[in-house]
Amino acid sequence: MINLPEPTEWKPSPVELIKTNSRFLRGTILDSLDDETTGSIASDDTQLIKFHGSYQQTDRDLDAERKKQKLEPLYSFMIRARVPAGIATADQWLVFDRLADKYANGTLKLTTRQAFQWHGVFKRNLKKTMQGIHSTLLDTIAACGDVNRNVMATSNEGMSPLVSEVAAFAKTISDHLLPKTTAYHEIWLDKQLLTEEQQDEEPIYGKTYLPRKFKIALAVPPYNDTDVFANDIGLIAIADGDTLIGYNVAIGGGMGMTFGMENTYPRLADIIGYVDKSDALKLVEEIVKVQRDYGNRENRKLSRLKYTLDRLGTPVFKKLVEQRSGITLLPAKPYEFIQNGDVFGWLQAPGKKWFLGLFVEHGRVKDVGSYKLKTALQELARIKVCDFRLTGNQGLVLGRIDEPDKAIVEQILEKYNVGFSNISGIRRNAIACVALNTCTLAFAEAERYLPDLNTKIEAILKEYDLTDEDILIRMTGCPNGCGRPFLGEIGLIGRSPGKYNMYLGAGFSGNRLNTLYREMLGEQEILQELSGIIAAFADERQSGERFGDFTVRKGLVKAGQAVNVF
Ligand code: SRM
Ligand code: SF4
Repeated sequence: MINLPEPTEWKPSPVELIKTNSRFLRGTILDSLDDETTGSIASDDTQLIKFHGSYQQTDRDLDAERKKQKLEPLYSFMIRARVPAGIATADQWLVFDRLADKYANGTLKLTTRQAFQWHGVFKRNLKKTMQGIHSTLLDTIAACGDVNRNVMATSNEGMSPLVSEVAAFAKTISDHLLPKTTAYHEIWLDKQLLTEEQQDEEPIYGKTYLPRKFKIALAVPPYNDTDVFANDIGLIAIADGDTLIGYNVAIGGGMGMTFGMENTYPRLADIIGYVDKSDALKLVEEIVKVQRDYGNRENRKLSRLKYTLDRLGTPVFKKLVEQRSGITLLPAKPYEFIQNGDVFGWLQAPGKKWFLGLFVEHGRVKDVGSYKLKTALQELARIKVCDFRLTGNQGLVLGRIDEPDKAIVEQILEKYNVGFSNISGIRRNAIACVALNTCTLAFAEAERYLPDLNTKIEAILKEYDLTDEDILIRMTGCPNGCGRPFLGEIGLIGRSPGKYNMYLGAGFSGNRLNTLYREMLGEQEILQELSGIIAAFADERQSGERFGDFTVRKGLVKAGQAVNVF
């Protein structure tokens, strides 16, 4: 018998008080938007606007110079649109592309959670951008904030009815867990949905929402391209033949940690059992509600589900969910993941449409010199030969292409120098978070630096004839983990400008964390370390052995945490 605890009474953190007093996420955002004396918004509103899908940022490249000139920082906003399962139409792409040029910095950013981001939107353009996004029937509600975020699913949605059903379920979960407040409509769409007497209600969240952000991903084996074990809830599709029957349920994954705080750490999710698909939504809702009631509301560094699990114990948490939902989880069913990266190149759904897995370096859609990715995608969207699926690795799949249009897609990509083959194994598997110049939390470069570093690593790999070897390298500008760096066979995590901690040894399918190998390395040291390891890998690897597994077998690092099953 397990004794089940009552929820703890926490001394609310300042953010909890802001949420409580916000009148369901309104705060003073409208006043802040009207204030023409500054490019920023009121401090409490910077917390609340996240729930509406936006972050206040500054151009960090200009911070020092503007301070010298006694100017306020150059404030602007990042906007994130939720795209369940990452599926966008050609029309949506066109509008988003236009918004990037009109109101943002001219680029679209495809994120590690299959969402779109715009950077550099000034306060005066926020509303217009939000309205533009909303006009496409997508929106930014709950793209950020202490709520369930964008729900991810395996990218090649049209490849089989099974994958399509899982993607559709991602959308169902996303809709079900959306906040119900009408604040979004009032603030951004100028729509008053409530009468004087009516009050907003949040049946799932309550007026303080969740203790912290909450993330859900679904994956269809053998592909773990959404890194299910890095999520608060990961659902692994289980099929009988081609028919979806239910999901293995994993809970408590998360990447973030804080340097110097030993009680913060990356953690892979625990598998707590199997649920039939008919009960899956109810179960997901109950997991969210148990976290709502038991999560830490005093210290935001310790408030993610992973810490709730480690505080209560996974078996206790599981029992709470079962008891409150009335659903008994069955033992997890067998499954196998072979990789957590994307699938590149042409794939055909049996007898049907074509899909093209396209490399987009770190998810940044832009034109650079003769490489005109943004223009090519714009042209493809204009002639509507495909839809656009964002992957969980910052990549893109051009989807549902008819046989005769395949050649047209290839011609357009070629015209704008967008190759999709001949990309080295390390580059096509690389992830880098945004970091500088927009992320307020970055200690070091990531997106702007990893491409150059990869060119140097490619030279080493070439020496050993390993150019085509798939190796997962992931870099972030800080240990928050936005590029899921603790799941990189090589993880580089920014400590200070130009210095990174190097981690080695993650599993190739997202099933094992990596381990700290060296601290505070500059570029030369990174390359020196990697030269030695790559040489040994070329010489001593066993047949089919992955780079991460090799570094563990050779004792360069101890094996990191693997997925536990309860
Ligand atoms: Fe993230 C905060 C960017 C995926 C863990 N993340 C941020 C902020 C908003 C910085 C801030 O709070 O001011 C970054 C904005 C940078 C910018 O200028 O755009 C940011 N995170 C991103 C994106 C855009 C990275 C990318 O290059 O693709 C990803 C957007 C995902 C989306 O569409 O929703 C992104 N962030 C992730 C992931 C990966 C994932 O979810 O699979 C993680 C690790 C998984 C996890 O949540 O544990 C992640 N981001 C964090 C954290 C640490 C959270 C924690 O509880 O440990 C923070 C900081 C925080 O929340 O306090 C953070
Ligand atoms: Fe910013 Fe750190 Fe996330 Fe990179 S990992 S985007 S530096 S918060």
